[in-house]
This record gives sequence, C-alpha cells and structure tokens, in this order.
Amino acid sequence: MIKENITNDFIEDICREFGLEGDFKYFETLTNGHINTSFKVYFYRDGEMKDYCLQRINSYVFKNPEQVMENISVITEYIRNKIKATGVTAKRLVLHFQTASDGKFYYVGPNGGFWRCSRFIDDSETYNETDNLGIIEEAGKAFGDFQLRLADFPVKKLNITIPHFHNTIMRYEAFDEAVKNDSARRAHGVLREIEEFSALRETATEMYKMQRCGELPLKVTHNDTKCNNVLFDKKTGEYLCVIDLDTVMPGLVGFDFGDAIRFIANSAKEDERDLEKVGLDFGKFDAFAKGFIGKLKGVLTRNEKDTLALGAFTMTAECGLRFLTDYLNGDVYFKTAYPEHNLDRARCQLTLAKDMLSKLDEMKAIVSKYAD
Ligand code: GN1
Ligand code: MG
Repeated sequence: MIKENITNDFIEDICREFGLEGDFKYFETLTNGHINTSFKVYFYRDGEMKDYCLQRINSYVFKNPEQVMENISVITEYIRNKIKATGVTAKRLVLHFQTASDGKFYYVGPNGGFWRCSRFIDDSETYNETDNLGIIEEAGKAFGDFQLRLADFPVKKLNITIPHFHNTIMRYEAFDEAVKNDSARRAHGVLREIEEFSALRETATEMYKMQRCGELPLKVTHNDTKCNNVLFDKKTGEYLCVIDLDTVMPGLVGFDFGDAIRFIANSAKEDERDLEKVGLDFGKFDAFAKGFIGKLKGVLTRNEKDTLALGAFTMTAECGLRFLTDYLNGDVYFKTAYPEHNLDRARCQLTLAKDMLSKLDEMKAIVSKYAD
C-alpha cells in the first residue's frame, strides 16, 4: 500500500495538477469508504468557496485504475447526455471529473499514487444509516434510475475493473483457500463462523449459477449500492446522483437490489457488535423495494423479479464471507479501524443473512406487491 505524507502542500499540489485555481483553503479526510482514500478540498475563488472530492484509488483492489477511469468517464458522459436530452440541467445529477493537464481523468502522483478529482455536488448529503422511509425510497429510485439510464449502454464496452466481483462460487473458493492457508493464524478462533458460512454455500451460489446458464441476464449494474453511494438534496431529500462508480460492470439486477438492502434495511449498522440488534427491517425493505422496482418494473424479466429477495440474502452472505476471508488473510483488503473489525463485520452480516433466509417468503411477497 502506498504511504504518503498527507500535508496541505501535498494535497494542494495534486489539486493544481487538475487545474484547480483560486486560494487553497483546507481539506478534510472523508472516512465513509473501506477502499479508496478520499478528501474534501476547499478553494476560494470568484468570491465563493468551491469544494471538490479528491481521491486516491486503491491500486491493490483496482489493479488497472486507468480502466476504472475509462469506465467512469464513458458512463458519466452517457448519463449526462441522457439527462440533457430531457431538457434538464445535469450539473447536480451526475458526477463531473476534472481533467489533468494531459487531458486524462487521473493523475499519477510522485509516489505512484493514482488520483482523481471531481466537483462536490452543491447542497448534497449522504446517509450512512437512516430510519427515514422517504429517504430509503429515494435511494431505491436512485439506483433504479441509474440502471434505467444505462439500460441501452453496450455492456461489452465496459472494462472489468475487478474480475469475478460478485462470483459467489469463486468468493467461496477464496474463502476455502484462506481457511486452508490460515496465514494470520486466526482460524481457530472462528470455527463456528466458518461452519455457518459453509452451510449457506448452496443457497448463496444459486443466482450466480442461474446467470451462468442464461436464466438471469447480465446488465450494466453498479455493484456497490450502499446508501452512502447516493447523494440527496439537503433541502428536499430527493435523490440527486449515484456516486462511487468504480465497480460499474456487467452484473445482476438482483445483486444491486440485494447489496442495497443488505446495508439500508439492516436494523443495525454494518459492523454492529450487539447481534441482538441485527436483522432485516421489513419497513425499510418495503420502502427501498417500492422505489427501486417502481423504476425498473417495465424492464425486469420474470426470473429477475422472482430472485430480487434471494439477491438480498446472497449479497449479505457474500459480503460477510468477504469480511471473514479478509480477517483470515490478515486484513489486507478492507480498511479496518481495529484488529477485530472485519470479524465483527462478518458476524453482523452472517446474522443478517440467516435472518433474511428465514424471512424470504415475506420479502418475496413485498417484491411481488410492486413488481406484479
Ligand atoms: C467496499 O467502496 P466501499 O467502501 O463502499 C467494497 C464493497 C463492499 C463494501 C462493504 C471495491 O465498498 O464491495 O460491499 O465495501 N468495494 C470493493 O461495506 O470491494
Ligand atoms: Mg466502493
């Protein structure tokens, strides 16, 4: 991992590479993501404060950051044109990236760090968790709209930024490998969790197998649909824009739905240690489903509709499995705040996944209310 001395001068220099003008005022570190390193930077220009998001892409996770930026630039351009064609101004509805002096949407810093810079969208906010069902429905609409706008984008044009990202069969194989190698000598402490994740294997790989044999179509999907990847208007609460486009790739609609539910409809936070608090909240599930399916109903196949609920279980099991795999590997992938952090996350997701399995029929009934 690249270690850099993050000083005001360092950050300002990188911003200047992206052509930012005016007085550099200060920067803040943003702590939401588990992967990239992000800063909010402030410049004073033309009598007002302008803010930008400066990010260093994690090149351990994204082996080819140029391809990540290539995807992002074509996708944002595509969405921008779609929005403009409706006569609406796209400024707050899609991300806008700055170009460096060579015209590229990235800049390689002095220590090899891979940087990008986008405008901060005015008067917007994100939610890590919320009980506001109106906001949750808006999040559903945001991800639904994102897919809808990209529905006719040629899937094959996208670079695969992380191969086999939601391939649950391979996620299980990587988990088996981590258990076998036990490189961080942690397996003895998590035998129960290893066994419980193994018991979910058959159900958690069902949708991937359906895709492989053509029963579920590949579409352009976001693949990281956490609620904090949606920007909302601070005043009206309406959704503005979907962010974090690093993993936009061919994928399953049900996985976008499911990953969002995993995060937003959990009655506790992603790394909750008190497992009594963890479980699927039907009210939140209903609100997200209403927004998401409301947008996509007309383009979903029968099998897609029928597997949305299973997608929620699948993404929760997969995410928990990835956290446990990383714990066994010695925390090399996800950023952690303390030594057992990945384990706490894994236990929380495991509890949620099991709860979802027991509630699958009720989830399907809610989906059907909006999809049929
Ligand atoms: C990571 O970018 P961020 O931190 O929202 C991860 C997702 C996981 C998520 C779990 C590229 O997302 O797949 O679902 O953490 N992104 C990548 O919170 O691995
Ligand atoms: Mg991400």
